[in-house]
Amino acid sequence: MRRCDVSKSGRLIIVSNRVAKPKRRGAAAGGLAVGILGALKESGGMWFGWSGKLTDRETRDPKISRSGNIEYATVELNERDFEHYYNGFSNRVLWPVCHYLLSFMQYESADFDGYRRVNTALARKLAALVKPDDVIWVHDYHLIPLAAELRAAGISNPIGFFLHVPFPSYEALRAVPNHEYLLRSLCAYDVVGFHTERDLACFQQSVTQPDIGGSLLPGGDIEIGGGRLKADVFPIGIDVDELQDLSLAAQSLSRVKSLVRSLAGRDLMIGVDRLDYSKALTQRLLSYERLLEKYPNTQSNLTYLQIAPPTRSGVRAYEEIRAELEQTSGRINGRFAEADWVPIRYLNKGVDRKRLMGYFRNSAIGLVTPIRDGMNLVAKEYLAAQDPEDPGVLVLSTLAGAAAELSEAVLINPYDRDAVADGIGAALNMPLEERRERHDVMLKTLRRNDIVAWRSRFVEALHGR
Ligand code: GDG
Repeated sequence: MRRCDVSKSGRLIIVSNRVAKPKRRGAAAGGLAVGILGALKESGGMWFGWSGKLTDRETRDPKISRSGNIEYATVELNERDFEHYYNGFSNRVLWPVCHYLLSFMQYESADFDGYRRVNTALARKLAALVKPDDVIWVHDYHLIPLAAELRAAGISNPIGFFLHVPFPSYEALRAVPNHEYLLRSLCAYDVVGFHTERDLACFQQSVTQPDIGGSLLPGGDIEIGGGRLKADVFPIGIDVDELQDLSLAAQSLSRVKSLVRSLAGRDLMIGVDRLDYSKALTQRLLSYERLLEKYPNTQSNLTYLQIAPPTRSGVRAYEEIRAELEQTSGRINGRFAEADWVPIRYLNKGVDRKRLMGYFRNSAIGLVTPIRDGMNLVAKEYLAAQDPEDPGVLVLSTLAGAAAELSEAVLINPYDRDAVADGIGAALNMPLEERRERHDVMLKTLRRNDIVAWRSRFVEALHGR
């Protein structure tokens, strides 16, 4: 992998809701965790955030551990705080609003108070660890107020914020009580980053509302309350070489070979998504059902593997999706299955990363149909895992951030079941030459906007403040 100089002087401190310490070799790791870890390994530094453990006591000082050139500073959260801050305001208010799903929003002022309380507590714990030359990079919607709280605690180092989910239009955002507070808090950062131009435009539109008072300067900076911040687009990417190598090496795994054997020569279509309503999995199953109805030759010839690891078990809406998915996949399988073919293989669990890349490589179609997504790393990983000589086809939602970069995918509107069914049909019939050409163009894009480009551009912007 290319190296980049993000170190300059001082440490890089990464702050995210959850700190993902490296797991045993080959264990599941999300794209974000891999990206953050890669940035820290190159420059050295500290990763600060929640340990994943709950306590019935008040939040105490961070536990510090070290692995190579990375220090991990983790705090346990109090159960009550966690419920309000994480399940409550973060995941029952900010997550649905950022995904334009206002009917899923459940606002409670006690949750908002908890969100502020936890951000204040985390900022105080972090402030005690910050050295004068450090730069601080905060990730995602759980931690919007962190910079303002760090400033209140006397920290004047450069602080950046990257939003992994979409930034909603002002019309959606203003449904959130206290949205002015959120916008002003974002303005306490030196650099604010988004995945796409659309997200950036929504942010600019929001902070320049008269009651917020920001003004857009030539060159794109935003001036507000006598201060200035840079807001820009930094599309997250992947380590293309690593995933190409992994998917090739995975061909010899016994679990990958046995999957291929079990297909008995049929085509495989794969979907991999956390079990989340923004991924619109029930809608996707119904689109697949439409395909089987509309194109009967796909019956007995196309197997659909959906991997959907559970997530956020404390949020009620997630329990409901799980029940709905089990019911819908069971019904479709009951309707179409034959003695020697089951249309949908639905796994409500995660699989090892290497094995996943092997599954991708053997799939003729990668199906990615969220009704809204900041980027969607699965779309990029699927492409990187393909054999360039005989690549599969990505069928991608126009409402995922990735669609802004991957225009050679088969782009569909996930709300339109016929369009999804037709898109899968077109992908199945696409000639080899066309598949290669489209894959080649997209792979070049993935290399240009890879994970190194993402983090080095962001950290450079931060050093430039
Ligand atoms: C947020 C934004 C944005 C999933 N299942 C398994 C597994 N995964 C890995 C994937 C991928 C990651 O988790 C999921 O990333 P996504 O980007 O698809 O989605 P979110 O989790 O919602 O992430 C999103 C992202 O942040 C980064 O900015 O793109 O829009 O919502 O890496 O491969 N990995 C393994 N087993 C699984 O079963 N090993």
